[in-house]
Amino acid sequence: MNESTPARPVVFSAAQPTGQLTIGNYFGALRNWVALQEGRECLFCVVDLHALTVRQDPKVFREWIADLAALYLACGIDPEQSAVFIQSHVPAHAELAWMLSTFTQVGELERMTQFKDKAQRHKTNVNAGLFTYPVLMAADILLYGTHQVPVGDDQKQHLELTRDIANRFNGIHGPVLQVPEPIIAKGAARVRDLQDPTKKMSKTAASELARVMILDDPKLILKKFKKAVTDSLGEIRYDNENQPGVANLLEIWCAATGNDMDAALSHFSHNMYGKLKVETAEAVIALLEPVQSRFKQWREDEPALAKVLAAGAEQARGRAEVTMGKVHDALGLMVESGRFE
Ligand code: LTN
Repeated sequence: MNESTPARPVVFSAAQPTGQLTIGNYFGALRNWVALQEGRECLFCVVDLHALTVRQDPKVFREWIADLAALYLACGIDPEQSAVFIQSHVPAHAELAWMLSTFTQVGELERMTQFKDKAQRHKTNVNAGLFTYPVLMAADILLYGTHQVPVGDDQKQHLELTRDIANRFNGIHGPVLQVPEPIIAKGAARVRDLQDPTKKMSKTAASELARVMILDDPKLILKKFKKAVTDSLGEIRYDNENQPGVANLLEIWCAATGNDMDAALSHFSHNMYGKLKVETAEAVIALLEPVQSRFKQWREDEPALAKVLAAGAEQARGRAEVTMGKVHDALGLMVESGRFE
């Protein structure tokens, strides 16, 4: 926090509706968002427009969007406290992104590591949207006068660019845009791939066994943990370098039970890997059980979900209008009533 952070800071975060989320997303993002609601004005967005940078099947995509919104709620985002909404329901995201693109240099976008990565992976569809993705992200954040953005490591560069764009705009047009700060969650576990524990757990990993989804059924969760790759040293120690698989399981157990690493090591010392795997699976299953049942409830009650999203979008549009008014004014765009200022 810096001096410009008010008593009730505005927080914005988002995820793309591009498939099911993993327990890595849960421990690294969603669970921390829930805790942020206290004392802050939070907006949690399903960024469907961002997801269009990769080709989506419309039928499946529609389900994923609703799933992700329901999952936010299931994880404990309280729609009475926070705005939960879909990005495309607030057209100002795209409008502001256009304007901000004129404050963004091509060279800056070329340096984004996520762009370079994705352009590699989707060689046949390196579209302009993929390139300007970080500008839309900047618009998401700057539209709401956001003070704080919880982001993972992979999004730090995008947030840095958002700050540069805001500062550049303000440097030319005066203090219009709030310059956001990152929130690095304390104690957010970095969950790694169960099959290759040197890599971050990803929802797009090749092997299904590599990732545990928030909505996986308990039997499948147990199976995935039982098949987790460890090592042949046969001793439970916390040694990321030489025993990354064991270290990952220990970290997940800690994240799921709320214990620290010392407690984990004394709990599991003199045990075999089998017990570590099963107990980690059990802890994860127990933690996810209420999330899964709330997800089912929200997903089965479409009118209730639609109502929450409509209220969230309305709230978001109201806030966005304030920023857009200032931006239009700063840029010298003519107001509809024809008044020149
Ligand atoms: N790029 C992010 C999703 C995202 C986001 C945002 C996160 C889009 N807009 C604004 C924080 C703030 C991702 O892929 N995780």
